Amino acid sequence: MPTITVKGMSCNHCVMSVTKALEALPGVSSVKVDLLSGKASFEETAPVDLGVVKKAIEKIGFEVVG
Ligand SMILES: [Cu+2]
Repeated sequence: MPTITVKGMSCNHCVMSVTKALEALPGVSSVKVDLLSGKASFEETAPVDLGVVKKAIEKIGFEVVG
């Protein structure tokens, strides 16, 4: 299960935004985002390009740090 760390989330609205942005990507399902650790994990139903994931997160104003 791929896991990334998202920087800049401060509340549950941020968590929802990140979750929705990830779920909108092809091949991504079962997204789990943890506010405190910033960790976002998801299941792949098809290969997912992490570059695409990163861009989707950055587009909504957060940063992917790992
Ligand atoms: Cu927020």
